[in-house]
Amino acid sequence: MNYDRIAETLDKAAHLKELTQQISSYRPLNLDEAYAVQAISIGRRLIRGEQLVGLKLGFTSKAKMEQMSVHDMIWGRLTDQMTIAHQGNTKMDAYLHPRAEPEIAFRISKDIPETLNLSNIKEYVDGVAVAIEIIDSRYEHFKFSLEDVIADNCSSSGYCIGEWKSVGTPVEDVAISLSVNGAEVNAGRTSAILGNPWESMVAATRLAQEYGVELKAGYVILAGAATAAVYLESGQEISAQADGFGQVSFQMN
Ligand code: OOG
Ligand code: MG
Repeated sequence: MNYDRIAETLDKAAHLKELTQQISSYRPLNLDEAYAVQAISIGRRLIRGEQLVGLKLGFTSKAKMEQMSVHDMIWGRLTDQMTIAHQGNTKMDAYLHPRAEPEIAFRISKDIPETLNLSNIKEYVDGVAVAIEIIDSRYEHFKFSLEDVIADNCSSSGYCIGEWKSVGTPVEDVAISLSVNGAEVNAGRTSAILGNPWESMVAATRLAQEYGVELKAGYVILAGAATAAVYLESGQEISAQADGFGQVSFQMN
């Protein structure tokens, strides 16, 4: 089975909301092949008119790696169609088996031409915010290998960003949590994200160079969840809060 066919299968599963079998159950992919499938699959969304608006990192915390039984960092692409307005709403029937997780988001201020490091990264970022990501694996039982989930654009499905704060706002090690209907369900610290969420932003610049992806002004980078994710149901109000960043929320209809 060629990459185009696999990409089509995954894109259709996402678009038509139909669960699909893990690719690894019938066609083993290596990491490079999995990223190639992801690129083709997202290309199909772009042809339908969606715009690339950023990247997300995944499995940047132990809690996430343990929950999903994987062992390495991954990255995926964000499109404008995945955006959920702060205090807005989204519909349960737009998803298969959605889960939410609390995240930190960065906003890129000018095109990034090279791999950056902790000492120069802030020159290219003009906003930091608390965010919620909705992940919605296209695979049955939300189960996958690392290559499967990469091919499936790292389960990317939706994201909601709170008020942008200045780059100087301390984000290295602050309390962050996720609540459902006002009751906290998961809590941790942002240092769970690679020891410091800025490390995720640095990793995004390295991965973008490695895979030939442009990081443009205005793009958003999701640093990866600080805690495990929780399944969502209709009728819930989901919120995330981080010290110094306030709260972000949306309603699942
Ligand atoms: C893969 C996406 C992981 C994160 O923040 O670690 C991720 C998944 O768990 O389905 O988004
Ligand atoms: Mg995530």
